[in-house]
Amino acid sequence: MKSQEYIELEERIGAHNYHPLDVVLTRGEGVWVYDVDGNKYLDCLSSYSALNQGHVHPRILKALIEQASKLTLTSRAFRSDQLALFYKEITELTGYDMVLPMNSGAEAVETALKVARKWGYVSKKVPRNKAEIIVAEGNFHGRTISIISFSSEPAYKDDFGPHTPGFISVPFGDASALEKAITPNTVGVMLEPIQGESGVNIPPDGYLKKVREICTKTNTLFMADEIQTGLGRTGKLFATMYDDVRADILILGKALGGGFYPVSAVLADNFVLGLIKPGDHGSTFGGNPLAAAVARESLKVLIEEKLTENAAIQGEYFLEQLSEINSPKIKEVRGRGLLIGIEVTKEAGKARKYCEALMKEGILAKETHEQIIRFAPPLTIDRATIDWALDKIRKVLMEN
Ligand code: IF1
Repeated sequence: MKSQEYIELEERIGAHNYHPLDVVLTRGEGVWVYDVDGNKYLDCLSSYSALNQGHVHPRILKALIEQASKLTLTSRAFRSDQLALFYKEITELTGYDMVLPMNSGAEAVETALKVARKWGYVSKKVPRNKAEIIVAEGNFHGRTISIISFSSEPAYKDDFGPHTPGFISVPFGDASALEKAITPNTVGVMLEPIQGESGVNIPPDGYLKKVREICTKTNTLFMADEIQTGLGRTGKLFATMYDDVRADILILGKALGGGFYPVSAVLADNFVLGLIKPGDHGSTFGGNPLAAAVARESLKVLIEEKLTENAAIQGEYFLEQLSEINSPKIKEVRGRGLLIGIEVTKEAGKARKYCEALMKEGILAKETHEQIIRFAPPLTIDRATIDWALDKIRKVLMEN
């Protein structure tokens, strides 16, 4: 079948909860993907940073196949060799005492919210059902009803009420506003260290450090959602490292599954996760041996292939070169590592137009909101490929 036939099927039968580019992919390898018509594209989205290791990484594929041929699912009613080893390796890598494995990012965020609330009631002695969690305007933490309850994006929340109470929004990047929002019932502050969805919003230097200090001073848990920014994406293993800050609760997902399998995790020390007792929380697939085996290899690839270092080096170059493009259409170029956004001016039109033009040039990128083109290729990308992409990006931004 040709692309158009696949598109018509998708459009007729599938719910329209996305507005994808009209490209029908059939194969991926490293930073490249191929459509059913034989066209080749550079993937500059990496499935929103779930493909930091690139498409179909051979080592992770091998781990998946080997484990899938042995044991895929036990439920947590029984134990598995893979889970114990995953626990050991991820806690050693991140430096936390404990881990609670889940599947999607939203499930890990929900888990973190539950854990923070329980810590509030049991340890901080916050009156029951009075726990407050502070979030940032412009946040994106997933699509469940509780998570969209504290979204500031009407499209994500307005049709899905009634909303879950107990959340307070403050402007992202404003530490004093955050400090003022803290009450004796505040159990946590949850932030993306860099806001991905709302347009690669990088907070002022020192903001995360101030948040850390405020949380320490007020006995409040600092919860870092590193589902998108973590695992090397921003040029450090975790984006909180830009301010040399350690969260009380670290939330991971996306690239933890190496682009093969949904794997997420909540990491914290004993004083937090040690409060969770049998029956408090769970998931049919959470921590399954296939997920654990894939996550173990995904982390090994990340470290052994020095993908974080490559993201820092290539990202710095990419950002510098993009910043030098002299186009009146560009309002701002910003980013950390290989999480980069080009904001186009309103006069230049919507970012979608440029994504469609980039697709014709062999680059797949995604707009976020109306005016920002996000560039987030796999962290395996090399200098020559970036130079190839830069020629196309310059062309599109100068011509359209
Ligand atoms: C969609 C956005 C990105 C995330 C952070 C938790 C989650 C995500 C920081 C939830 C997921 C994905 C979800 C996907 C598009 C994409 C996205 F545009 F929605 F906001 F990346 F920016 N925390 N982000 O970025 O993880 O449950 O999806 O595994 O929902 O459209 P998930």
